[in-house]
Amino acid sequence: MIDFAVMREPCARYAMGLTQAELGEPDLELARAQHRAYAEALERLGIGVLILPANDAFPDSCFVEDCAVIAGDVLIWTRPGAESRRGEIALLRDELRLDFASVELTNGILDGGDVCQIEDRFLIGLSERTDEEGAGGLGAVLKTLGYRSQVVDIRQSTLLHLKSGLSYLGNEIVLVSNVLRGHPALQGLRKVVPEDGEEYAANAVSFGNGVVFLPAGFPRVAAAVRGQGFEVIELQMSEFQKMDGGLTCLSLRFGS
Ligand code: CIR
Repeated sequence: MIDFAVMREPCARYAMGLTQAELGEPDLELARAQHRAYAEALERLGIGVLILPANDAFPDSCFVEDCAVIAGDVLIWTRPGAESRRGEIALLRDELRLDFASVELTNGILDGGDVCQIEDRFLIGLSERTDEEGAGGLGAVLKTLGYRSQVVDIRQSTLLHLKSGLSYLGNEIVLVSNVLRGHPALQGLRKVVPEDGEEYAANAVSFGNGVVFLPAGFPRVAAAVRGQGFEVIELQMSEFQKMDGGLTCLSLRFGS
């Protein structure tokens, strides 16, 4: 169960962030409204939310998930793959005074968006933002914490991060894009596969209590996830999709 989340407001330079989406310029006011609606949806679930102030030095800094991996009661600081995002770690570390043990990765690059936990196992995507060294370093830390890990190479796909195409919903069910559905690391799991045109909805947040956040506007995925017994809450994400961001990247989620 998730009981606490950290978010950061989109900054005035949000539109200067990295993107390959080709969906046009984001509307900052609408992005802020969508961000607030996300935070309110968390609060309605009884989750405590800390919203950090916008920081104009880092246009992508509202995508806090890329800065850390949470494994049980340990936080692992990442090494973001994009040069322009490296400073987000020090910023967040200075602002967060959480009562949490933390570990730092020391080699390679790794974005939190490339890390997907499935029960006591972590899948680590090799991508444009995460290399073998970063993945190996995280795998070693996770091992000391008692978790298994497995690498999933997504470099031949168009996915930015592993979690752009994979979400663990719970009960051994994954939401997975067509391009990853056959990966051996997912063997034995039940799969919900978005149809063509709904791939963006493969990035979802599951809270471990049967509730799942999905982006609004992907009705077939929403119906399929509801069909697996989950309660679905749909959130408007258009202004984050324009910047290659999904639901998971907007929060760092803590819980047991
Ligand atoms: C970036 O390219 O870094 C941001 N514009 C989007 C990051 C999205 N993060 C994520 O999916 N975990």
